[in-house]
Amino acid sequence: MAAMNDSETLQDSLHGEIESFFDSAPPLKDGPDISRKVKEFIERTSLSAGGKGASRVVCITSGGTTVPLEKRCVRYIDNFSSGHRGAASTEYFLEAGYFVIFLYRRGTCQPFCQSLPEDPLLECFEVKESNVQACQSHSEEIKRAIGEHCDALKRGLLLKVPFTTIFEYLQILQLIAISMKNLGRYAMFFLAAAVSDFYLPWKSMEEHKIQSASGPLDMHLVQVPKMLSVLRREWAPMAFCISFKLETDSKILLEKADTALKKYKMHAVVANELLTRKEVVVVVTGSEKIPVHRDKTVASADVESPLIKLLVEKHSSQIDA
Ligand code: PAZ
Repeated sequence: MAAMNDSETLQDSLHGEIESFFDSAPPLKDGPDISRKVKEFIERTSLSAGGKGASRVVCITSGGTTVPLEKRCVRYIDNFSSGHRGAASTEYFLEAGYFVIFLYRRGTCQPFCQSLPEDPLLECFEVKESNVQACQSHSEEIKRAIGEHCDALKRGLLLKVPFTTIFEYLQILQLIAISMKNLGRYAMFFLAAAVSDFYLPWKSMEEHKIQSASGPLDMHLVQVPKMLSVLRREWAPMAFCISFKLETDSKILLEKADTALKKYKMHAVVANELLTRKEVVVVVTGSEKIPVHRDKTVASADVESPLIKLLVEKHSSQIDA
């Protein structure tokens, strides 16, 4: 029997870690329902192409995953992600003619709601003679948000799938990616979610709320297996894959993005810094590092508009290659 080389040994151990992650994860509560909705959505995208090639479908991940510390979860580890990037990008991909699967963290920013205040329910409506009505100052924004959202759903262009924990996120991402495999190059992944790097395996988790009387908390978190490489190799090998790299130290950002690009064989990695992420990002590919800036002369302009324009062009070149 031929001896395994280093890269085969690495792949083998990654496979083991991934298998054990999925085997030990609590099963999705609504797995069959999500699976059916995703399949029906993708079938509809093929029908809408009407025999003229294929439609483009992008899976956008958005918001942060949580790491539960107890099975009957009272406490969890979370991160900063607001979901703004994913929500705004969803609008631009729809505008560019893509079908969008929006895999988002429950409670984070939603597409078409960017111009609404933080607490729209309380700030956009007022009670007049015991009737709830939209405030004059916000009525146009509300009409636009509701209209565009309903339109995207009614026309079957947008499918929204929520997650909370790292277990839900990775199981749903796998399910979506495998369902998108047959779309080949017309599929795209835009992985903007802030995914936990460490987690507490289900089997080593307390069932009940951890008691503070037991003294200082000593917990062993293990590394979340890097699913990007299986996504590229097995789940959807022909898809155009964009991942994100966030750092707080600008000195290491581009190098880390470059490493991720090569290690996971991404088509591009979007590098961003925590404090400037709404102003500028750098799209790192095998041959270029392209800075993309928000148009500062327009108050409402965001960095996602030029970013999606650039990525759609890159996807088109990949499809035509
Ligand atoms: O969700 P948000 O708009 O507040 O922030 C977006 C972001 C910084 C989470 C995203 O651009 C990103 O970099 N995601 C990947 C983070 C990571 O390195 O895991």
